[in-house]
Amino acid sequence: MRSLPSCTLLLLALAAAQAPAQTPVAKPRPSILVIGTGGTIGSAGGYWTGNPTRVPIEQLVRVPGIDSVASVASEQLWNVASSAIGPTRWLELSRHVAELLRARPELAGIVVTHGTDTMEETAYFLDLTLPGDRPVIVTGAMRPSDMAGADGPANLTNAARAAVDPRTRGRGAMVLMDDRLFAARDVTKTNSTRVETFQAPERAPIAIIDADGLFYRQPSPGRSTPLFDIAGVRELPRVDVVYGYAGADSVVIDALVSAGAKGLVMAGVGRGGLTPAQSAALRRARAAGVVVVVGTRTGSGRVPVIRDDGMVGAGDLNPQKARVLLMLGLSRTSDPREIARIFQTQQ
Ligand code: DAS
Repeated sequence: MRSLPSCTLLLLALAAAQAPAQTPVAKPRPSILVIGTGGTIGSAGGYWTGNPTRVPIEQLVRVPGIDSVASVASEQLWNVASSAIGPTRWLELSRHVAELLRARPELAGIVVTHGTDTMEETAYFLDLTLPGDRPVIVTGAMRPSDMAGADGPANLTNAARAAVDPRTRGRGAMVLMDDRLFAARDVTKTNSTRVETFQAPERAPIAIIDADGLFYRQPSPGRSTPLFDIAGVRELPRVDVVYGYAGADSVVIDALVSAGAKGLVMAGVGRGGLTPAQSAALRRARAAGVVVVVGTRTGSGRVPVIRDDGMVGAGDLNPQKARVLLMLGLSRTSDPREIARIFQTQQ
């Protein structure tokens, strides 16, 4: 290469010395929205008496350090215990989140705070009905906000970290609790009081969350469309869960069919076992057009989806998750073979 004359080098050096110093351009922080719906995370005082003070989401998101993760905005949708959240509110929440994601492309993701008792059901409903490309992360707390060792602030910060991480895209709705990020489909509450209550029996969490980063355990499926379109769904069909136990008779099943249940999920014993009286009542229910899904009350393990008795096995969906899927399935078809195909897609 030909060398430049020394006077040219001198001029270049002078020009460089006189150029204004480059100020580093601050990278804008990703934006997230935290939607508050209530639960223990949003409560203080009166915890053990069941009469807590409700803390507004605007106050809960003021966690030291969370601003370095994301620009956090919040809105209070409801402030209720999760036992007060059911199918009508699932539809409302899903539509609200879908509209926010559509109207606000600048949002990296959405965090929903929720009571832990029915969190898994709401999260699974969101998972089945939202596009899934941008993360929707449901979180909560086992300890109220004013208790020593409250887990809400850490869960919120970790949910924000997960919501802004590009590796969390394409995975639908998730649950973040106690330093672990779970697929909504897999996770269940396993203990009534402990902070490590959320587990995914026989499945790995999507990621574990440590101080030095998020460590992913599963590849992203790269989802970008909802599995169920709820645009035309005004109300979800009635589906009930029936518990199996030694000597159970037919009274509950017959009563639910009379009450208008369109579907029943059996929390059967063992691998979906049914007492003779329950079997007979379910035959009557099927003859009346009720779709029956059989799962297990054991807390983990599979009941094969395809059966030859006209019923559908839940696979490894627990009874409360199978109920969510059956409600959505019945909003599309009441053919048990079609419902079985839908259940197979979730295994
Ligand atoms: N208060 C209960 C609920 O709303 C429990 C909790 O959030 O942990 O589900």
